Amino acid sequence: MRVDVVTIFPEYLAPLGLSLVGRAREQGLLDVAVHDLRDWTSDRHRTVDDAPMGGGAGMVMRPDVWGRALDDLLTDGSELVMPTPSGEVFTQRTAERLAGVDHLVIACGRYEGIDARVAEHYRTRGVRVSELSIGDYVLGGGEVAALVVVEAVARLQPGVLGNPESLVEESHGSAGLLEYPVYTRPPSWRGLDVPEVLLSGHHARIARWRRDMALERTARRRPDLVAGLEPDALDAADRAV
Ligand code: 6GU
Repeated sequence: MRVDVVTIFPEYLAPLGLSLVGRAREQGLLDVAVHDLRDWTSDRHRTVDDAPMGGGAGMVMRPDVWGRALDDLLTDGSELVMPTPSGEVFTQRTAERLAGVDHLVIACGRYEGIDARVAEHYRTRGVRVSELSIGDYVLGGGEVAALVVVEAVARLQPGVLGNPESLVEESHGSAGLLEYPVYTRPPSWRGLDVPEVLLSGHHARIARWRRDMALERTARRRPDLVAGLEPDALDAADRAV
């Protein structure tokens, strides 16, 4: 998969050279390029923004500059990702879908956002455009959201995770539940003991305990996720929890 990120702060994306994403790039499992939007400006001051039409606070990013950048980067089959707090919420489902796209172009807005005609123009031209929010709070721009999207998508690329089993039982996975609590050595730490069942070697009992803990934790922390479960997602033992 290829990802092009466009921003006025390319240095903000430096973490894409580290850890899981950095390793995936080195191994050729992911191709990431970060571009400076100002490379597509044409004036001496390299202006990317202007006052909002209709008045109001802040500045809006100009469609002409974005249009030149995106015309250069989009090709047949690219998906345009536009991080914005007014977008649809980015979930593991979105990450799974984007992981199957060959080419993502991520357009990071700053200020009050990007002129709305940019998304409209590319949709009209047949480009898939996803305006995505990473949660219900406001950031200074789309760069952190771009980091979130690239990392969530990168770890789903074949070969990126050392142990693909890590994808099987994780929070927000197919079960629709949060993950159960995890423990390692030592068995006793500061007076706190690892739950005995995990030392029992009884695989069926361990699996049942983990399922119960995942359900209890999800019900307490994320009742919205329990409400959204498919009717047959719960077995008879689950209902007793
Ligand atoms: Cl994608 N952008 C900005 N600026 N703020 C956000 C966001 C995105 N998602 C949540 N808050």
